[in-house]
Amino acid sequence: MNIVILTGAGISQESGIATFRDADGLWNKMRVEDVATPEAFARDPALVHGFYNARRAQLPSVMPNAAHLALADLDARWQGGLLLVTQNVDDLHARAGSRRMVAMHGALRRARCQACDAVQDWDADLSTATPCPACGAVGGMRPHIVWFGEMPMGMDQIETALAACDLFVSIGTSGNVYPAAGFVAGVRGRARTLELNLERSAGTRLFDEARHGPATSLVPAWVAEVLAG
Ligand code: BV8
Repeated sequence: MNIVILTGAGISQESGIATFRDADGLWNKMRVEDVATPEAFARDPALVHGFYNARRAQLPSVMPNAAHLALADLDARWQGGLLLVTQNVDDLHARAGSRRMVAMHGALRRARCQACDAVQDWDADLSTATPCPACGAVGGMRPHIVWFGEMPMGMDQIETALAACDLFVSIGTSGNVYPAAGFVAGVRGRARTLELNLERSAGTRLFDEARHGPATSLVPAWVAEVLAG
């Protein structure tokens, strides 16, 4: 059986990373238009760098939770096809040990040069004064993150996995952002679909089954079920 798992900010919430659209979410503090579009970066790069620098600086102080670890265990033990597609830009799935994974919205711990397109691992702050380690250009370094209106990453690999999947599981996402929110509509009827989320999402009605509760209890229980056959 081939499994595709989609995760969103809800899977990292119990690790202490803010989600986007919950009451204390990031989009209640900053406007998408001011910090998460190419136009915002062109208009005020210092504001955008500050937004991502603060989130990148938090990563060393948070840990993968039981949900991340359960998915990594599934990755290591599942003999069939498996692809974890995360919308998250934190590094918790990788640190938990997931390998068969695509970060479709990029990664906080990577930076890209707009002059030469080189991508670097990056843990420090970025600013308009940061020189590109590859080409030396100054002023062109940006977070290696997919902003609104930009092409998500790994779409070919994702679409190939979705075309072959027998089970699609959506974990900790509100189902508001496309193309990720459209994956379930593309597979339903052909694959079994399951939503594991704290509460109903914008797409709950599209799933064959929905279980609501915290990821750290729902996900380990579901992984145990799958591994038990
Ligand atoms: C694209 C950046 C073309 C990184 C993000 C009009 C104009 C322009 C564009 C559009 C438009 N209309 C539609 C679009 C497309 C647009 C879009 O979808 N807009 C929406 C808002 C309508 N999408 C794009 O622009 C995308 N690009 O379309 O390019 C294209 C398309 C296809 C193929 C080729 C080209 C780019 C989208 C990526 C944007 N970047 N972030 C960053 O700063 O982090 S999106 C942002 O939202 C994050 O990446 C985040 O991951 C994503 C989704 O949010 P969620 O993860 O779902 O988080 P949220 O807070 O919403 O929900 C959390 C959920 O968890 C809740 O349901 C909650 O109940 C649950 N939860 C909470 N705690 C727990 C829990 N569950 C379990 N346990 C818990 N403890």
